[in-house]
Amino acid sequence: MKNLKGENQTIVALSSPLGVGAIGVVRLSGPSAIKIADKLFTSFKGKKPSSFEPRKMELGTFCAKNFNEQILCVVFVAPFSFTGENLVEFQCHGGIKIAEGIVDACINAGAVLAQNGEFSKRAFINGKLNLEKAEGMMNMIEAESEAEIRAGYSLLSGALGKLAISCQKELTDLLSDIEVSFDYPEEDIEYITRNKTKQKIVEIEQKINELIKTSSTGRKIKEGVNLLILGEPNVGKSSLLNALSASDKAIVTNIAGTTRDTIEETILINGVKFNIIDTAGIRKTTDIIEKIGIDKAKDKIKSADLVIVLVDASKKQSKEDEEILKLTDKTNRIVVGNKTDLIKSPVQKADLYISTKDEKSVNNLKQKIYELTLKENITNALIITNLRHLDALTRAQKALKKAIKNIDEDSLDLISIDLKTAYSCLGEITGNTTSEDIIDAIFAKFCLGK
Ligand SMILES: Nc1nc2c(ncn2[C@@H]2O[C@H](COP(=O)(O)OP(=O)(O)OP(=O)(O)O)[C@@H](O)[C@H]2O)c(=O)[nH]1
Ligand SMILES: [Mg+2]
Repeated sequence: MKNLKGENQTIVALSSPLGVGAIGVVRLSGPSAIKIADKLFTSFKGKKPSSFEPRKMELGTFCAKNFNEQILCVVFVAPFSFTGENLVEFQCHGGIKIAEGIVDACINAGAVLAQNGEFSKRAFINGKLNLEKAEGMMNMIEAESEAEIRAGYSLLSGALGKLAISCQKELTDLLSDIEVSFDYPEEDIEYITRNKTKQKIVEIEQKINELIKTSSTGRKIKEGVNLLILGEPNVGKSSLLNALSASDKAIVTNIAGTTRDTIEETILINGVKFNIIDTAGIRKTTDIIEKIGIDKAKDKIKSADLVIVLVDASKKQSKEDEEILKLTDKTNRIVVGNKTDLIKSPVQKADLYISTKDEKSVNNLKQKIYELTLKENITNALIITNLRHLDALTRAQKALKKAIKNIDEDSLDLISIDLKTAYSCLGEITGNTTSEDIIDAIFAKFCLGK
């Protein structure tokens, strides 16, 4: 990967968010980083960054064009830095103009403004970071839930990369066995190679399949679990959305047909994101707007991970209840009886009873929702959350399946082409077989200064 462009320049960027805060961090990385810092910074002891002890903070004065600022400076000497290059970090007071002044001074002294993700890209080029680790780091930064942080951390810790590399190693062993059998073309050697190879390919394919299977949980972690609330008008759907999210996002009235469009709110349950969708109450209506809302509600059933069919526990089952139960017959659903505060014992059957006015019963429902949508243990498991990784694994699996299907008839030559394809797809995960364009596209999605 040493052929990637732009490594000889020294880059600079504000690594903390642009805005007013307690501290701003400016990073400078590349061959001239320490030389540029020498021009701009002097410690209170009169020392220049080139004579600092690496990784030790020094307090001193930074001379920007129009101001001097008292800041901290730390030097990392290649290869012992995040980027693997010489790297200098300045910690200044967190004002927009101060940070801009420091970045500008570095540019005037010979640095160029970094592109998005360029520090991480350099870390990748210099072998400090695999591609999937860099993506894990970014997932952690962008995480909106604890589950996403854990998934990002799992990538950052290299678990997926290790698995991909071990499968690649097994494929290389197989390819070399096949090569040997070409050199000794006696029939029994070929027969042994074929059988052994087939068994081994099946094993690798199974490993990949197990990983691919985790991607549906991965999608839930990344995008949130889709939770659809359906029910007849006035049953308390909007009240439930409000109770689950501890907000008053949806309008609640005792008029049937209050909600006409879908209303969405995101909540966290046990550190996982859930997208709750409140809908228009389902009934026969001549109101055009309400009708569109009802069609929209029905349409959402397909993409729901769980449907809460809300029924009124204080009333007998209605025609509408019946219709909704039929509509959700084949969907992962829970029938929840609401308004238990109005009655001594429920009039109609449900899987769970609540009152949206009773917090304890709503919390109980939350736990049930979690159990019904995330059956797997997601705490320490390796879960595929990234579509790029899923795509690479799916293509690797396809190539291996083709090899398994054809190994009894095809020449081993043809089989080895499939194995090489699988090898290359797996390499895309860590980045060892990824093209420069794709690498550029991945890092361009990172934020500036990362
Ligand atoms: N007693 C009691 N009333 C409730 C409960 N939940 C909701 N309600 C009341 O039922 C009425 C309808 O509630 P909404 O949340 O607007 O019902 P909805 O299902 O969203 O109705 P539409 O939007 O018209 O489909 C309101 O007057 C609520 O205060 C409950 O648990 N107990
Ligand atoms: Mg409503």
